Amino acid sequence: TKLKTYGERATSLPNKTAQELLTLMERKKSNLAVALDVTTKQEFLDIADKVGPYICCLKVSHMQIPSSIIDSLKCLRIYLDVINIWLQESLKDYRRVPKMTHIDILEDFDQDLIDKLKKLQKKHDFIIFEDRKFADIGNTVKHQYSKGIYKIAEWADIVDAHAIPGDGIITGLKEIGLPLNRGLLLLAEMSSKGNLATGAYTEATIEMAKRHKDFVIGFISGKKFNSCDELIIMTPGISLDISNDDLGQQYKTPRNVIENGSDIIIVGRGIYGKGKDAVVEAQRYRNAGWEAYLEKLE
Ligand code: UP6
Repeated sequence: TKLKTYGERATSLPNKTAQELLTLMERKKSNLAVALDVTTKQEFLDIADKVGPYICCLKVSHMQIPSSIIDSLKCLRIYLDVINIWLQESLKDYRRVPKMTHIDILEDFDQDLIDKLKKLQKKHDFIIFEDRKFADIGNTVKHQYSKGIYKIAEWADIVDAHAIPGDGIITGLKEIGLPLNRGLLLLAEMSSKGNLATGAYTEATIEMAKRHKDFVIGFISGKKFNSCDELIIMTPGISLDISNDDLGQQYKTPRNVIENGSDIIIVGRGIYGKGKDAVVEAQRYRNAGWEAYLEKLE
């Protein structure tokens, strides 16, 4: 049977974000997601603006904290250290001195970056994917998704999660995400050397996704799985030039993975890495991804 186009697949999906993503891929003729792993707000916004026209999805990695916030946190830290010393001195017998933990549930995040990101999203028409890789029990991930500094659920169309905690992680995220029409990807495979997401683990992850088709829109994986054709496959570990990095990352080409049924290629350093022109590289990867897709359709 003839393969369906991205646009044809969009209409049959239950999840709004999945429909939107596939429709905009068709409209922008792009199956390229850019992984924006940079550490400053300025760099982040600059690259997002440059590559915006060529991508279907912007992958944000664990949203970087603006340096202004880090400075305030450092001050807060010093302040708390002083209180600690004072407490230790004045309450010598009182051992349970307060310690700073769960820094990521502080409430004083600068909204400016998110506002600018949302403006860029409107300007360039892309989906935002926060690569948070949730991995805790349902009750905890629910809070990590909606609260704390980042309030991820307010601005990320898609997030991802490991299947390791069991169905509860999906149920927890779904309570927050589904009313907002968000979508979830499960990590069924990973690109790094020696990773454990293989065999029975991958199979169990696929079964888990099938039980939550209203919210799980697809997988992070290197290939399509026969039993769930309609789910979207997003693949990291993509390079046209090199086959690995020094820390276990393993690369394949866009053609390799699209031939194996991947729908979206995720490219990070291949686009914004040292000495690269992000616009030139974004066009190059977008063309490579789109050509491989067209060939597969024929
Ligand atoms: N990523 C992987 N492999 C996985 C899952 N996620 O590389 O199995 C993410 C990384 C990074 C991006 O966290 O953000 O995809 C790949 O970046 P790169 O192209 O610079 O290697």
